[in-house]
Amino acid sequence: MTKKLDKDYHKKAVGYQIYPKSFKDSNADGIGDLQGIIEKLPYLKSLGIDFIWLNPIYASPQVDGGYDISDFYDIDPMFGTMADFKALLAKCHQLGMKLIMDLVVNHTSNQHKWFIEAQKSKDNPYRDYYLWADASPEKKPNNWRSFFGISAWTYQEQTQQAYFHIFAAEQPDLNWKNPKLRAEIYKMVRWWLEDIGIDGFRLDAISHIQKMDWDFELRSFDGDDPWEPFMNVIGIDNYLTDLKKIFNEFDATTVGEASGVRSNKGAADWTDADEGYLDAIFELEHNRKKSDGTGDLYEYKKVIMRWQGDLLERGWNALYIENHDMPRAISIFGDGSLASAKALAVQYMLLRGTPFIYYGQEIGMSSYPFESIDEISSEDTRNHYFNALKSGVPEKEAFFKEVLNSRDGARTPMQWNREKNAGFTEGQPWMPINPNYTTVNVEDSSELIALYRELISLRHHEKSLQDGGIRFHFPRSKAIFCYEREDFLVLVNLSDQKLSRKMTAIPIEDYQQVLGSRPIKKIPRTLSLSGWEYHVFKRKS
Ligand code: TEU
Ligand code: CA
Repeated sequence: MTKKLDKDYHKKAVGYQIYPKSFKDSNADGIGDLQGIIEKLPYLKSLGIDFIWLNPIYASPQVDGGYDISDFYDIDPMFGTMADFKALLAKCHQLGMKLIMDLVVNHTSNQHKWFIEAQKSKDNPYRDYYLWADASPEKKPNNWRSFFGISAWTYQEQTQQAYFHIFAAEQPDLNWKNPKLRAEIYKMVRWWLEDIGIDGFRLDAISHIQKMDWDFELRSFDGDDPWEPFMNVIGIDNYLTDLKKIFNEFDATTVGEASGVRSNKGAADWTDADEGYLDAIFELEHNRKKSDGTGDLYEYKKVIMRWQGDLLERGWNALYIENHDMPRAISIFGDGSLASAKALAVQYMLLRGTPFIYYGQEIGMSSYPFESIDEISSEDTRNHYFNALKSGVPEKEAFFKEVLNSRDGARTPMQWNREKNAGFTEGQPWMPINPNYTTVNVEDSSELIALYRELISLRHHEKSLQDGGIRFHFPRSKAIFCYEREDFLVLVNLSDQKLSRKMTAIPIEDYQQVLGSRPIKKIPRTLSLSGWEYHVFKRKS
């Protein structure tokens, strides 16, 4: 395989995230599948998408949406076969698109053959593939918590030890300190890149693979970071360096989910153009909520400005406003209107970094309006909801925060048209379809789709938007998002209020409008913006 062919590919490219269970069902079993994705590739191509990130499609008991893998080398039958996968990959390549897979190597399923072996006895050859410590039913090895609202330890009677997991109990964490385990992982990574020929990875929960020593006790769960013992812990750099060597060999496109990596500490090292481990990382800080549980756009803006600033000299951002772990942007940051969806699109798509679009975002899908906790089967949401009730949060509030704003509401089937089941399936959909599909769907949302196409096209053609710097204006304005990127000026009102600003610090005479929510011939000295108004201007040549 050749070395990096296009070192800057990720600076020009736009990614599209597919949650395979909900994209398109081809065989009427109600579950999206690989043949369904193949069918829709021309649609993605027509948007201008450069590469696709698939959420996990490996063999899995599906306790955590496929993030509990029981066989890294196999496709889950509900999605199809390895032959289907190869067909999908070939079709992507034919259309000039890349395909990256989710790489989930912090943990496996408890149904993975390594764990089935490991739990048998203390001297099983696979025992050290996982993390164990002496325990009793009453006493866990320490007080660390899982992200899913439970203890990070699960006790096993047969060996009187507990195993460690930072997500569900069905997702035991792998022991990266064990060289044998690392060799197995590296072999698997290589297999996907070399034998199968995929184009790279989105690395799941990758900042957690190294853990502190067990004797570190958390003092208070209300303290600043209950997850500190497994957030970007020293020693992780060795593993990332090993991975980087493999990625470089295959010119892989890589993006890490790296919570706990700070914008001003770590992020630039992780993503430096030469020395970095990965092309880009996702920050997980910007999904900020006000105390009433609604989205906080000013906090969002501050997080984005900080990351953009800190990675200006060195490093690279991955840009997103939605993914499978958070509510739909239009529901938390917008007001549900098409205008808000457009403003949200413009403010983030032209920032410095590689933008990702989550399936359905481009048509303005909103979070599913759950009415009862019984409609939710996922363990993490249920735990968080019941924990909130237990700690005295009133039912209404707990429901709003933990259910209506759960990640489940952003995983409903893609809305293709206004026919039966939104054109997603001929059968019974695995998850209910958002009732707004009669107006929000690929056929009826052409206005928003057209805007995304324009934004993608700008990214493809304008060098300033690829590797140009960024400078923010009105940093203290709560709702005005305004930045210059060399030849471009982006201006968005991220609120439903009318606002006006004196444009004194900006050389407005130099700019002419490229796109906007209303035409502007000449930028006035004092510009007044209606709610969700947006503009992109370009320097006159
Ligand atoms: O999410 C991991 C994740 O969200 C944590 O790493 C994060 O650091 C934490 O919530 C603190 O903000 C990934 C997947 O995206 C998610 O769907 C999976 O459930 C999870 O890993 C387990 O594999
Ligand atoms: Ca199917």
